[in-house]
Amino acid sequence: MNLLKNKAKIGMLVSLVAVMVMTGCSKDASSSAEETLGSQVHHEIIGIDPGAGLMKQTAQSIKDYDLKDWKLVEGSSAAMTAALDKAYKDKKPIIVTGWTPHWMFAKYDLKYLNDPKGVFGKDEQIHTIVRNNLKKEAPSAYTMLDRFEWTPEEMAVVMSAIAEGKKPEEAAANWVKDNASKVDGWVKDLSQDKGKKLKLAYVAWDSEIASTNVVKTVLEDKLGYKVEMLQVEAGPMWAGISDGSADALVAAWLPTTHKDYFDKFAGKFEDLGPNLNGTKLGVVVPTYMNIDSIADLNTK
Ligand code: PBE
Repeated sequence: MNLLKNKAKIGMLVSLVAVMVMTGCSKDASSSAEETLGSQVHHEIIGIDPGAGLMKQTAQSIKDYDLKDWKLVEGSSAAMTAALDKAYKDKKPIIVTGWTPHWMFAKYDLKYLNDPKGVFGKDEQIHTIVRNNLKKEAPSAYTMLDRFEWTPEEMAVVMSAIAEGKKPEEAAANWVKDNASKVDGWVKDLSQDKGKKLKLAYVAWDSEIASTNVVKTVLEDKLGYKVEMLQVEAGPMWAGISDGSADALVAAWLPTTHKDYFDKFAGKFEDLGPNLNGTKLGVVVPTYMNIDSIADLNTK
């Protein structure tokens, strides 16, 4: 009798354990929601500095594509590329904000997610902007800045050298040396302005670190200026040109990305037009990721 009772008890215990194990299993199965792309990347899009136009456009895309759970992480260009590098080495999923020209497209296999709603706009240009009166007060610099233009491929040479560890000024000096005839075209017939001081404002975006260093090198080595580079955020960069505390910038992405700044300071600067054609901005992922459109971030 006692034995029977015990057997029954054991039987109950076994089935209880079985049920627990099964629930445990089914719990695991139902948690496949945890394996969505969103949960793998903690619903984070890795952004850059908050003043970048790219950040405003990405925030807008989160609204327009109704990406309710998603957040845009503020940081810097350097932090973004460091996060990308780490994930890429481990073949882990990662979603970043990106732009072209950028060395990261040469170093990694990456793709822009399609943007069917066109939130990121079309191709635009990088413009050179100078303070009012620069033409009168530093005519050689003004003309050189006005003539300055190059291609994404040329910029890529400087950017990649910096990404591989060269000091920006060294990478710029090498490029200037290797592209003497192009550079001569920018400075031809201009008089030296020995020792005159100039301030170039820029943001620490990889593309602008490259361009600003090249322009600084040319102004110093070919025209005799003493150039200071002011690294600031995007808002202060535009404000600095507009209030005359800086002389020039070669980092204005127009007509879309810096439209807010362009409109805000209209009339307080001079736009010398494009120095580079063929840019792109958007949400970027490694090609090993199985996603093609921003619209799919909710469902993948
Ligand atoms: N960028 C690089 C900047 C302009 C240059 C695309 C990150 C921006 O978004 O404002």
